[in-house]
This record gives sequence, structure tokens and C-alpha cells, in this order.
Amino acid sequence: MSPLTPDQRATLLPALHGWQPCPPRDALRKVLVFEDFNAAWGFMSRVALAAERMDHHPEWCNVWNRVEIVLTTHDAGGLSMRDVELARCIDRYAEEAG
Ligand code: HBI
Repeated sequence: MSPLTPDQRATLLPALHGWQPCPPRDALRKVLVFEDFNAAWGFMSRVALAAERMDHHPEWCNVWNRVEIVLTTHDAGGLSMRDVELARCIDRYAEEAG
């Protein structure tokens, strides 16, 4: 898995909504807030299954209705296409969770 090229960064990262850089790491971070724990956990279950299928696992933390997620690719030493793909998937599931 290769890291994102400067061109890929310039085009793909600004198109992700609400994902912020996470210095000093080459990573993306987002905090999602749901209606309650049930909604947060349902969302996490869907993301976990997608992550497993993609062999790409988020670093995340849940406190009741709040889920903090950090994406990076250890194998690439920074951001790769897998992070962009998982971020898109996460945003879709979050939207569906309301
Ligand atoms: N998940 N986020 C992330 N980054 C990785 O580099 C990674 C992973 N899940 C599994 C995985 N790599 C495997 O290829 C092994 O390196 C564990």
C-alpha cells in the first residue's frame, strides 16, 4: 500500500467533509456525535464489518454517543487510498444513522 501522492492529497482530501489533519501524524481525524449510545454502537458495528472486509482498521474511541476516529495506514507510514475509502464509507454510515 503506497502513500497518497501530492496530487491525490490535493484533490481527494478537500472533498472529504469534516475530516481534519491530525499533526504530528499523517492521519485524518473526525468526531461524530449520535443521538445516543445505541445509534453510536450501531454505526460502529457497520464500520467494523466494512473495515474488516477492507483489512483496514480505524483507531477509534467511543464515549456514550460520541465516536472519535483516526485514520492512517501503518503499512504506508501515512495516508493512503484506503483511508480515503474508509472515510467515505464512514460518512455514508453516519448519514444513515441520522
Ligand atoms: N489498518 N488502519 C490500518 N492500517 C494498516 O496499515 C493496517 C490496518 N489493518 C490491517 C493491516 N494493516 C494489515 O495489513 C497488517 O499490517 C496488520
